[in-house]
Amino acid sequence: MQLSFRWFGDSDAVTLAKIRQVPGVEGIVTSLHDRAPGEAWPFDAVTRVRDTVHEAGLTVTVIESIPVSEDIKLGRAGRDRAVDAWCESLQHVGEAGIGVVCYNFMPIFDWLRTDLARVMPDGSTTLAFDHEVLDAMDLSGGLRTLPAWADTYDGPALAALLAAYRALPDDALWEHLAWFLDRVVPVAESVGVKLALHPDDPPWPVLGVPRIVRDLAALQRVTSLVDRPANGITFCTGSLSASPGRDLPAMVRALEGRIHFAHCRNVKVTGHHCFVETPHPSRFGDVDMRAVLLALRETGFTGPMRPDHGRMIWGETGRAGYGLHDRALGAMYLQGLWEGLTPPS
Ligand code: DNO
Repeated sequence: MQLSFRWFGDSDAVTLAKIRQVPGVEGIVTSLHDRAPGEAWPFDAVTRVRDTVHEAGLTVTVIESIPVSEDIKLGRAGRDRAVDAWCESLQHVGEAGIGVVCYNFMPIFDWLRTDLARVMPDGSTTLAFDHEVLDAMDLSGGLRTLPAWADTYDGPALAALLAAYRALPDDALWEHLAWFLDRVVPVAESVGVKLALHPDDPPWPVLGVPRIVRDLAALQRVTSLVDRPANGITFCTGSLSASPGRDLPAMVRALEGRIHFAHCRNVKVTGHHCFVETPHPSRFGDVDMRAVLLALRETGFTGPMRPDHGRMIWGETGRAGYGLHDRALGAMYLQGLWEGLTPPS
């Protein structure tokens, strides 16, 4: 397991120098955050990021993400140009020696929360989701009120996209995913990159917009669409546990060999389509982290793992979910668990 930490580039207040001081963290998960979605990444721009990270004594283990354009997800005319650009970026990532690319196929929004600073009993703040709050939001002015990490749209652009997706059946979205995978998996293979599709977060349709990568059956459908080892997934414990009753360790075992990246965080379901993100250890939420890590170990997982989001603690301010302190605690917890699960040599 390669313990890794997300870094949002030069403007990130959580600098590489700080990350370097978290014991055991050697990998960096990042992207070319200054590039517009849909733009092909030049090779030298990829190597610049890789080298910056290297100079800080760390290694880029994952690109998260290369954004997938709405033209591809909607199957529109522009998709050929968009997939060519995606493949060019992918190729340059591979040629730069970076082995994993995480991406998602969520329409319009990436991960969604309705509260970025829910105050917890211990005084920390955390991310939370409540579908009633989302459904009651006025989005006529666009996405300003929502934490959206891909594009931000103004009111008319958002309304047009919502209408297009609301008319799109799940099967059509699956076809568009298959079309995409048919084109990108061979390129990934040719440059030695493993693709890791992130499940939808939260894993249910939002605002009438379909979301298809929601459960084990969907993840298996993804890997069988193009049944090659390079076509894998990101195992995100938090996303997959937001629907109650999931057997995560069984999911890990069923996906053996196709999990190329692990996102580890904990959530507590607080109602129908409602949850809060909790500290990483098992006892605070619904994820049995020890059992998940045991399943990963027993299925031979050797890839990158990152403590996913963290709460804001000790007065830290900054990018919601991505402060330093609680993610660092998460990194220590995960590596402690991993060490405890490792048989003595
Ligand atoms: C949230 C992340 C997601 C993830 C993308 C992957 O914190 O897990 O934004 O990066 O969905 O494409």
